[in-house]
Amino acid sequence: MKRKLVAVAAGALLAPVLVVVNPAGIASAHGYVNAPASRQAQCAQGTVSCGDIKYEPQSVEGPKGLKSCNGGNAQFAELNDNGKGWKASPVGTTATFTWTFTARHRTTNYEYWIGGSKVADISGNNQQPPETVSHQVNLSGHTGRQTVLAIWNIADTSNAFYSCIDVQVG
Ligand SMILES: [Cu+2]
Repeated sequence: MKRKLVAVAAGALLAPVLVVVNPAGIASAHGYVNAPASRQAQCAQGTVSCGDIKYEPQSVEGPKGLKSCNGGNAQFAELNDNGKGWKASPVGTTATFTWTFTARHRTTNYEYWIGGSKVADISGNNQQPPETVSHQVNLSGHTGRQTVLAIWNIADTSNAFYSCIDVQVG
């Protein structure tokens, strides 16, 4: 994920070389669901008080195939805590989820899960997405308070990004 820009000033007397390396942390920028406010979005917005995730809600990255809100990252374990006071956003039977990307990886697909049920699987056509992407997801069959696990499976690495959204369906 680190980008290195090397510019060589050819023809200069001493051939100076300029190397720019993005600072670690700031450079690890990817994506998350910001509407309805996901757990990491609620951390970033100060709706819920959180640790480091509040500084980088886009960084819940882990291997593909997980089913956890923290994407297997111990430092973001609080995202798995259902008792932390997450605000549930009211949604209809069809809900619109919007991702915001800070690094627009080519995309295999997006998955949406409630418990053990996959409620949507949307292709990314192996393309780079625009800065935001919205999906309409049919939640029929699920009522009341639910936690939706949204997964962004990227095509250019073996990883995925994870985002849990608490909703009140009905
Ligand atoms: Cu990334």
